[in-house]
Amino acid sequence: MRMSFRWYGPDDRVTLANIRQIPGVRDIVSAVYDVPVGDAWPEANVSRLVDLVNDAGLSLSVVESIPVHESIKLGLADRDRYIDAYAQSVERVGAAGVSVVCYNFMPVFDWMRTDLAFPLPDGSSTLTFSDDALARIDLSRGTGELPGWSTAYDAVTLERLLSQWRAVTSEALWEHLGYFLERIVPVAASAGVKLAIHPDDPPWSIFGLPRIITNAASLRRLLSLVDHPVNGLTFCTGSMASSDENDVPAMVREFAERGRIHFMHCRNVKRTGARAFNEVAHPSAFGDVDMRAVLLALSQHGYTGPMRPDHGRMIWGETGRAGYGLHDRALGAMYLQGLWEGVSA
Ligand code: DNO
Repeated sequence: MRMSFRWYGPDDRVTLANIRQIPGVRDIVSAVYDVPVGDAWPEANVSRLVDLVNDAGLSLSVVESIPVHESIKLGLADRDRYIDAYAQSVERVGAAGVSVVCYNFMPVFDWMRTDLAFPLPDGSSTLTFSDDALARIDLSRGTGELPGWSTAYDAVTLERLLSQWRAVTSEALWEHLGYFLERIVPVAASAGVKLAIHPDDPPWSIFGLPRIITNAASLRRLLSLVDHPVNGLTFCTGSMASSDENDVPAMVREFAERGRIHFMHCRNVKRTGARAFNEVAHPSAFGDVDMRAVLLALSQHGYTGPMRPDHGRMIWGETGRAGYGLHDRALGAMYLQGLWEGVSA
């Protein structure tokens, strides 16, 4: 296992120098952020990123994410152009030494929360989600009411997008994913890159949109779309544990045994009702993820890939990007390494 840490580029308040001082962390998870979704990442942007990371004494081992253009997910006539651009980006990051590309196939929205600064009893703040709060969000005014969603859509654009999605069933979305992977998996294989899909977060439909990467059966189906070792998973414990139907340690055992987990996101959540949860501190005691069982399963199956502490709470007065402060994620990195040492003994 290689402990890694997400860095949002030169604008991130958490610096590479900060990350370099977290014991055991040498691998950076980052992306090229200044190229529009759908365009191929220019070589120059990729090498600038790699140089920045290397100059700090760290290495860029995971790209999270190369975003998938909406045309590909919708299966539109112009998707091949975007798939070609995606392939170029994969080739370029592979040539630059990146070994894993994380991506997701969620319609319109990426991960979704209904509160980014919910106060916990210990005085920290955290991200939360509940379907009830989501139901109160009015999308007729665009994404303005959504907390902190990174792609902002105005009302007209969002309505156009949502109406395009109304025609797309879950089965159609699966077909579009298969079409994409049939073309990208061979490119990734020859570029020396592993593909790691991130599950839908939360793992159920929101705003009536199809969401398909939600449970063990869907992970099996994903792997069988193109049954090749590079076609694999970002196993996100927090996303999967948001649904009480998912037995997270059993899933980790199954997919680690098959060698198809290429990247681990370790985060803990506490379910607070049906389709509602708070993100909590990483140790098992605070939430519904048995982190020890997860790491034990990985260790037993000889997992050598990257792992990162996923979202942290905001603690010690830190402010910044929700979920991506320094302190609680650094505590998470240390907890996970301690646990790893213990289960690997
Ligand atoms: C949230 C992250 C996601 C993830 C993408 C992967 O913090 O886990 O935004 O990066 O879904 O494509």
